[in-house]
Amino acid sequence: MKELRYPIGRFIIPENITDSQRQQWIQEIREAPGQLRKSVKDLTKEQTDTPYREGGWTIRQVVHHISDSHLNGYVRFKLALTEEQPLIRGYIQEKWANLEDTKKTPLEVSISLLESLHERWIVLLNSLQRQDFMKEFNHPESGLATLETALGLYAWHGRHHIAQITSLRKRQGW
Ligand code: NI
Repeated sequence: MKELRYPIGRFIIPENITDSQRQQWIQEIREAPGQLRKSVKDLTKEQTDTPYREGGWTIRQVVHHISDSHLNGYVRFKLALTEEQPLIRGYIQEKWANLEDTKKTPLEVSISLLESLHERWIVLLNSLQRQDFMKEFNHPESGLATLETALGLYAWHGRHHIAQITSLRKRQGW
């Protein structure tokens, strides 16, 4: 069950985050929208409405969740870069995933949204100096997080959810 939920494992913060590690994460963020598009290619509506695991989100919910999450992520980066340890806010992702837009929006809309968002995010990320990645935001539940940790987390997050979709397809032979 754990493998189904975490097909690439959980995110582990490396002890020492190097420039090349950051570059790799930026590259993963760059590639995520294209990989997401590929992961849902040629799926039927019925397949799209199938949970990726028993009791889990449907592929549709997973796709829309990635853009919900990364919209928040982008805003968190902008806040941390322009304010001193800004208090951000969480959101109830389970409830977001059950709002009507998640049910009714074509997947392609969220994939294009993610593509545009990541394009802009990459421009921002490439403009940052090493010390900028040390800036922090303050999450009400998990506390202070540096931007370099957040970068790694969002790089992992895209790969994590895409792998939920591709591993379902593999198991189902789709
Ligand atoms: Ni997620």
